[in-house]
Formats: sequence, structure tokens, C-alpha cells
Amino acid sequence: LGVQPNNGGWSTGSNWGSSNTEQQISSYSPVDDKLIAKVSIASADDYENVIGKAQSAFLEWKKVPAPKRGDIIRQFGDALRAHKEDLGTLVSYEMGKSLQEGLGEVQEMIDICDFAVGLSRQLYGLTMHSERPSHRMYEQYHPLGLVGIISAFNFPVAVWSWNTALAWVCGNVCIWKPSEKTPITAIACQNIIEKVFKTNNVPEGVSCLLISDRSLGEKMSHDTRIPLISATGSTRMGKAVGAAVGARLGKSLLELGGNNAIIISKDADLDMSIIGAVFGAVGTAGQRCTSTRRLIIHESIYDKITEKLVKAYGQLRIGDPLDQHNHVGPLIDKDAVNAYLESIEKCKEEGGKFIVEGGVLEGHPYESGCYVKPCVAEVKNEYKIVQHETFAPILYLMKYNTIEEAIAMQNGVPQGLSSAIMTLNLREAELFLSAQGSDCGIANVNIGTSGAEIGGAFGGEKETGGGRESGSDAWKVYMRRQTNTINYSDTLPLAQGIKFDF
Ligand code: UN1
Repeated sequence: LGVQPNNGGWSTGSNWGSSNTEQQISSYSPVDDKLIAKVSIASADDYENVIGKAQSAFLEWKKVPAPKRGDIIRQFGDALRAHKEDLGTLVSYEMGKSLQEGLGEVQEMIDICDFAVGLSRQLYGLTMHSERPSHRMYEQYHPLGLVGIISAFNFPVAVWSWNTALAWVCGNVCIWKPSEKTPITAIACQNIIEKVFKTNNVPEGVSCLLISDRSLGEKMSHDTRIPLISATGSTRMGKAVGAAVGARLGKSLLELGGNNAIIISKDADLDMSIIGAVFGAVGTAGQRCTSTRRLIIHESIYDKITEKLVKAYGQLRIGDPLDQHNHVGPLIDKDAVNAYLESIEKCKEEGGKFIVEGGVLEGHPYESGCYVKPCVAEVKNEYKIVQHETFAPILYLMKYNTIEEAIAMQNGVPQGLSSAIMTLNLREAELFLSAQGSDCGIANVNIGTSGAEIGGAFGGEKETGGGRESGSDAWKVYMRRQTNTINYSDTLPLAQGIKFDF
């Protein structure tokens, strides 16, 4: 992929930044604790340089017709197809998710490019009938300008592309602050898009990358030159970004934590329920914002489900995510391991009973210290720890009696991202999807909570932040809407029947 990880900030084109800082970020793989590379962090000069490049690039890029921009994104998708194996492997190695999931993440990038190509010919506004004779009214969507993207380590490349593919066809330029835990995959992405943009003579600055710590995100959030900040990550981070952007009346798109539950009804297909629950809970080692954290199980099948769960957990293979035989890779780093251990402790203190015990794996091949055992605890929904999103493979079980009670438990957390019900009962399914049902941005029937397709709008309510990325009409947040009224008569009638004669 031609990774040259030695500059902190750059825009596309020949300029690879001029970082003169001594400070570096070291990227260690959680797979084997080896140093992948060191990256210099962006200096204040790099920041100004990149913003300046982005501002002048916007002046050119917005003049390119949207379908032409779409054609360039088509080529980006082709480049991703060509690099799928390499990029997916790098994602797996730097982030620690299984190779299948690393490849799946790149597939999401390819899919959003395809979506964006079609979208580039469909940035539709409405037309409306004017109340005045010989007048025409319509609305159109224009690009915003600079779009700041703050992304998390867990989907280090897909979330960037969900934002960029749409933002670019909409005519914006993007400035990316990737997680400091996964800078190398970010550099790889920048290399891929840079080649595509160069071939098409796209001005430098349409794709910009700045690598630094949290202070960079703060700086971007306060910067009035960046009309939209799209941020994916923790609720704590989102609250800070939302407050800073809100204070300057900028726009923000927040996609934050989840506390996703699957309701397993007495009328569920139990085998399907187990597959959905286990993949949702242990996939990506529980580090998806859509990971299944809670199972709300009908009391009549509770024992059967727990028995099947314990059996399934006993079959999980934990280890090198690049080895396709393993189901579960490491957590991102030691801090994440500590948060996992603390949550287990807190859960026990509150009365939680573990039916599958957790713990950190030691010895060969777990030398990195980041491999943990997925675990399962019987809890009460109101436990403080259950109300909290721990980014780790800890699954909480609780019982219910009536469907109303199950829905209240599902909704009874501060977060509102993804939710699911496993049932073959039409009444229950429809109730769950109705206004009396799930309060989440995503509500599924007979599918787990994770693994959303790019075609739908992705995001959630309450502490999840309210933003929507990816499919459906999520593109509108990357544009400003303008209402236009044109008078083609030879008089100037005023609206609302007002007479103004002189
Ligand atoms: C995330 O965890 O931030 O629905 C994104 C899913 C993936 C995206 C997750 N398509 O699980």
C-alpha cells in the first residue's frame, strides 16, 4: 500500500506535510504487541497548512459536476477492490479484528462508494407550487465546504469512507482525524485515494489527513472554518464535540455509544437467536458500537438459552485474528483490557453472576496481553454497569415475562443505537417496530444488533447522539439547503397577500 508513516498531516497531492514536531505516535499491533510504525503528529503549522489547502481545493472541487465527482468515487471503489486483501489484512493486524471482519470492513467501503456513485446523480431537492402567479419555487442542495471527520479505532477505515464518499460527491472536502490507535490504516487509505485523485487531477486538499491526539479533535470542533464535524466514538467524546460545535452553531453528526439488546421471545427460533447473540456479543471482541451487550430472554426459555449459550461460548476459539480458524481476536490495547476487568468486577459487586467466566489469557500466543475471554453474566437491567457501554465481550442476561416489560428493559438505558427481537410472532414483531416499541435508531427482527448494511441510515438516539451516516438520505447533512423563488412575471406581487403601494 506504499505506507510512508513519517508525516503527521497532509493533504492529497504531492505535499506530504511538513511536520516539524518531535512528538510521535507509535502504533503497536494488539495481535502480537509488535511496533508497526511511528508517526509524527501534526503540528500547529501542519494544521493551518492543511486547512488552507482544503479551503482552496473546495473552490475548485465544488465546480466539478456531481456526476463527475461520482465517477471519481467509482474509481476509488475500484481501487479499494484492488486493495481489499491488503487493506483488510492491515485493518486486522493494526486493530485486531478477525481477517473476515477486516475484509468485511473494506467491503463496506466498496459498497458505500457504489452507493455514492448513484447518489451523485440523485442529490434531489423538491419543487413546490408558489402561491403567486408566474413564480417558480424549488430547493437545491449545495456543498457545505470543509467536513471534519473524527473516527474511532474499531472501524478504522469504513467510517471514514461512509463520510468521505458521500461528502465528496456532495462537493465537500474532508479533513480526517483518525483514532491515534490506528494511524497506519488511515495512512493506507490516504495513499489509495491520493492515487485516484492524482490520476483525475483533483486538486490537493480534497482529502486531508491529520494525525494527533484528542487535542486535534478539540481544535477542529472549535474551528469555524469547518462547518460540519462528523464524530464517531464514545459518548464522552461526542458530548465534548457536540458542545464545542454547538457553541459556534456549527453542524455536527454524532454517532456514539450503544447498549444494544436482543429480546429473545418464547416464540423465537432458538438456534438463530444463539447465532445472532453470539456473533453480536463476541464479534470484533465486543468492540462494535452495535455489539450485543444485553439479552432480554423470556423466562420460559431462559434455561434453554443459557444452556445453549454456555455450550456455544465453550466452542469459541480465541487467538490471532489473522488465523481464519479463530472467532475472537484481541482487544485494542491494555487500557481496554483494564476497562473489561473493571466492568467484570463492578458487575460482581452489584450482584451479577457469571455463567461464563471472563479473564485475560496468558502465555503463548497471547503475549500481547490483549486477549480476553468473552463472558456472560446474569444481571438486572438497572445495575450501573449494565447501563454503561463497556467496549468488550461481556454479555448481560436478564429475564422478562411480558413483551411490554421486555421493550421497557430494552429502552431502559441511556443509549439508543441498535436493537433486535427474535420472534416468529407477528404481533410482537410489529409492536417492537411501532412507536410503542424500540426507541433505537436501528430495530431488527430475526437479525442481531450488529452488521448493519450501508444502504440504511446508520445511527441512534439519546446518548448515541442522533446523527445518521451512510445510506438513505444521510447525505443531506453534508449539504446546505437553499430555497429558491423565481418571479417570471412583470409585476412584483408580495406573498401572504400583502399590498405595498406607493
Ligand atoms: C461501529 O461499530 O462504529 O453495523 C460501526 C455494524 C457495522 C458498523 C459498525 N456495519 O456492526
